[in-house]
Amino acid sequence: MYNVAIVGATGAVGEEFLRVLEEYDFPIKKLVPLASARSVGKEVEFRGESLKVKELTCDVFKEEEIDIAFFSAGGSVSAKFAPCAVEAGAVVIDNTSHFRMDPDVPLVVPEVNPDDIALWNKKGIIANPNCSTIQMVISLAPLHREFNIKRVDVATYQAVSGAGKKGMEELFEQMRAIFNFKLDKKVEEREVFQYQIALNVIPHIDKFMDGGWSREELKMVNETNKIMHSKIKVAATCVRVPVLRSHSEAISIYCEKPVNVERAREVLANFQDVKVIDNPEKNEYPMPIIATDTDYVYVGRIRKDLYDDNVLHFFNVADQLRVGAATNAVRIGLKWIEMEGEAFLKGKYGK
Ligand code: A2P
Ligand code: 11C
Repeated sequence: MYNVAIVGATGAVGEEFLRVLEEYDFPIKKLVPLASARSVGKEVEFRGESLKVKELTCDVFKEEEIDIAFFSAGGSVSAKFAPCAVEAGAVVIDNTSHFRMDPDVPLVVPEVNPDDIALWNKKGIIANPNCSTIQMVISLAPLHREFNIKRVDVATYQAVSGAGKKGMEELFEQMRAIFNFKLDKKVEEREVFQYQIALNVIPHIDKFMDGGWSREELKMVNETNKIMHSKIKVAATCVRVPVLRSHSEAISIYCEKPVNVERAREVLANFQDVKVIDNPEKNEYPMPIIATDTDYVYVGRIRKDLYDDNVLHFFNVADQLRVGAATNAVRIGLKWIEMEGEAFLKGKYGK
């Protein structure tokens, strides 16, 4: 059994951590919810008990004898406090982008590259990929094995909760203002998105980098290849849409081998944590309202290109707070326990 900390326990992903840890019956001796000084005194629910939120400090990991620390409070918080947790003898499973491309930090999606967890000890940190990347590599992995993917073009439709609780509040407030015919004022007050998000789509997530690519788009390029140990060419267009929860992705893959729709459905359906919903004749396809609150990547609209035998198109949807964040991190934690837990406890506590 392990002492577990959640850093960012009051946030959108943090709250999901509490649910997922409980649902997966994570072997927890003690759970310590951590957040900023603003949240001290707040309570969170875990396994029917109310737990008081504590302030994140460098010393708290040693004081609470933390073994596993899940971080989800932003990159600068991980940069500052993950080393404190490691120093205190914990393994850090980090949900931010801060350590992802560090060659000494494994970047893991357990369905795709579980063996990379063995490298955790280089820095004591395992990184959880970006939510848009996680759901994409889960569907790419079985297709890559079958058809050998050379290039991926993807357009995302990303929910506002990807920007945290404040993103959800901003959409709610703007929708409320629309119903009250007072939208102009709310748009002036916006904090999270660059433009009005209610009744709009914004082709801009995170900041723009060289060549007109956004950081979110480049994460999909670099993280995909680190996780898949591949050199796939990826071009992403990341777009924020007025959906509360679950990211969608329209994906095209360009393969070395000719593609086959039936075989694609078969390898996807047989892959861990994927569900194929693909009956266009019955209007059945993946959507955020199907994926939300579940732990699957849903794939549908699978079709062959009209011109090229080696190109396949499909639509992917997953709950990005769960599959794309909390659930992936908890699955990493469980796999780490299976692979390394006994040796870790023996080294730390002599048992
Ligand atoms: P707090 O609620 O105390 O601000 P979200 O992604 O939904 O915006 O949530 C962010 C999470 O990260 C919250 O739990 C928030 O805590 C936490 N957080 C943000 N900044 C800090 C910080 N400097 N120290 C500790 N926790 C932080
Ligand atoms: C979004 N994907 O939807 C982002 C949020 O690198 O973990 C997650 C950013 C990250 O806005």
